Amino acid sequence: MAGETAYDAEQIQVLEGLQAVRKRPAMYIGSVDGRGLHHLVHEVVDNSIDEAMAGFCKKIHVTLNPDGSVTIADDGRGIPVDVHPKYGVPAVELVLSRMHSGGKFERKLYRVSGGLHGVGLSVVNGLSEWLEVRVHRDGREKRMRFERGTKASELEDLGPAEGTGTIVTFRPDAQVFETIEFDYDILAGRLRELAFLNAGLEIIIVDKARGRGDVFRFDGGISEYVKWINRAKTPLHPDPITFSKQSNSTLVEVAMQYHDGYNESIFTFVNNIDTVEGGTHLVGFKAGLARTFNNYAKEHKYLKQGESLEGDDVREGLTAILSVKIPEPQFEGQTKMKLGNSEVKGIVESAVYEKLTEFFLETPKVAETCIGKAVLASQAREAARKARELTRRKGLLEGFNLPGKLADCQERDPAKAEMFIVEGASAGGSAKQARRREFQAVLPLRGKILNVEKARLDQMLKNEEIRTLITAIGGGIGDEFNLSKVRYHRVVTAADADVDGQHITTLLLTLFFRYMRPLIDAGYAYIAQPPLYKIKRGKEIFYAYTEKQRQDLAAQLGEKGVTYQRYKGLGEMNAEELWETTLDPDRRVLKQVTIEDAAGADALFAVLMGEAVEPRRQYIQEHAKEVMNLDI
Ligand code: 0RA
Repeated sequence: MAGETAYDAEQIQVLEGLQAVRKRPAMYIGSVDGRGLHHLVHEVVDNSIDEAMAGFCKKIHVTLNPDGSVTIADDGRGIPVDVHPKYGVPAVELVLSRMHSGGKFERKLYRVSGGLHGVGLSVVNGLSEWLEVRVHRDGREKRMRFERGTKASELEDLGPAEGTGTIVTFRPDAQVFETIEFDYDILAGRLRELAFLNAGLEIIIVDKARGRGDVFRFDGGISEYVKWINRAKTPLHPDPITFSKQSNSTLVEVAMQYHDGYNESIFTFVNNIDTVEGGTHLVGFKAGLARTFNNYAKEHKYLKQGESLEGDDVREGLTAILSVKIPEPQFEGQTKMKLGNSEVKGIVESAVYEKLTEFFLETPKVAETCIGKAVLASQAREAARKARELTRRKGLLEGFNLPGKLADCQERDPAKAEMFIVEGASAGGSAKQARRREFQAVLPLRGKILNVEKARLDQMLKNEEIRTLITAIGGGIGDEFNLSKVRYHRVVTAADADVDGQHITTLLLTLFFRYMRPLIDAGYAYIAQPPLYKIKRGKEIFYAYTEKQRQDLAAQLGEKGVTYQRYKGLGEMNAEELWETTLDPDRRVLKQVTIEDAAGADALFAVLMGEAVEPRRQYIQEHAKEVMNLDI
């Protein structure tokens, strides 16, 4: 009797737990848009990755099923199915219906958990129309099913089975999510990343409805990852430098390679989680790198007495992956993607110093290449500083002399002011007519801006379009960028909805990403989303911003007397249309640029504009339809 009471109480608690998840899904998975939807898959996959990190799982198979459900199968140990002594239900039922199955299930040293992940399988269950789990364990196959988080069948035995593993299939709940359609590229992107981070692990993704699939397996791990990131660049040494060090329960792994470009790309991970905001591990890495370079450079007479290399110098043209595994990561920051554990800084710094010094001593040729690059960078920095001083003296970056092309607004409070960067002279003209000059500025851009991938700061500043942009925005550039001087809190890129337009947007995002990052972090960068179609029925006018909207409208309006006009560019709209669709704050659609968008643009940019021909050819082939008109 006492046991039964405990069980009932437990059941009530469970139901209340999952009820809370369904009531406030965003609290658990961040949002109910596409991003939140994909978190469901990531959450299950992370559990399989935990098995891989613990050494039990070699293969993960993700399948997008034609009915909209997704299956994640792994060959790990399988979720335990034995009846829990205290609660009297199978462990697998607890894992899927209790918010935090804690304590008893602390199963390994490192766990993927943090950021928005790590919320638990029960959250996935609670937000699914239905979920089925199959477990292979102890020679048997067992199955259990849930509907909207509620048990729909008891754990049943399906008979003998070989091996071990877990197969989770779920269909996201359309009552919860704005969309329940998975984006293959988003899933494949994260799965590729996980395969790089876990050398030898095989991850397969298959989209059954569309007949697509990929197999990711990288026996070279993060070293292959660095090569892949640098595939469009010209590396200065053939193989990435790799090293790792285990101290107590902390594992530090590094792969790094210099290329002939100027930008640093350091990607950091903690227990397979992308720490976008960096943290103590990154601080330690940078410190270790600078110490190693300066020591080696001084001892081998690359530097004169009193000279030293700065952090920026030793990271110019560096692509690196820093992956650490620690038992209890503390995540901080706005997005919970910054590592806070203070002890990690010293551990990483001394690991880098020790192992990289060792590598340099054993491989002096590569050492010379790397140090030589840093010494050059230090000289270029000095030159750039002089160039900057020159431009500053001319008042170019300070916004005294606003560019003539800018049609500024009257508003002086940046929080209320907007600037539209418009592609092409004709669209620029319409935009100037259409805007509300009280708070909207317009800056027409002529054609494409400079290819910043190949240019250094001092060269960039010689470019007219770039200077115009910098002056109009007002915050300066690079390390000295000053957010409080930015003249508009909405800097909106408004390019055509065609390939050239996409290209310009990519260029601008790249400029922002590399030289005005605080602008993105502050949420001041936007992309206008002009409509794709104008639809007329008699005197009525409708605009469709997506293909789906057009289809919905077509269905709604019927066929009689309805005409469609597909917009190829902003220049095709007259001032009134431009106002109604793209400028009017009440009706327009603006997309706020995220750091991921910008980083993605940056990577795409490197492929499209970088020097290496093969990856570019490959990219163009893969995306032939999209880039047909792109003159690169
Ligand atoms: C709890 C305990 C153990 C494994 C798991 C959960 C587990 C969960 C998932 C979810 C997807 N795949 C999974 N694989 C394993 C440890 C089991 C043991 O000690 O044998």
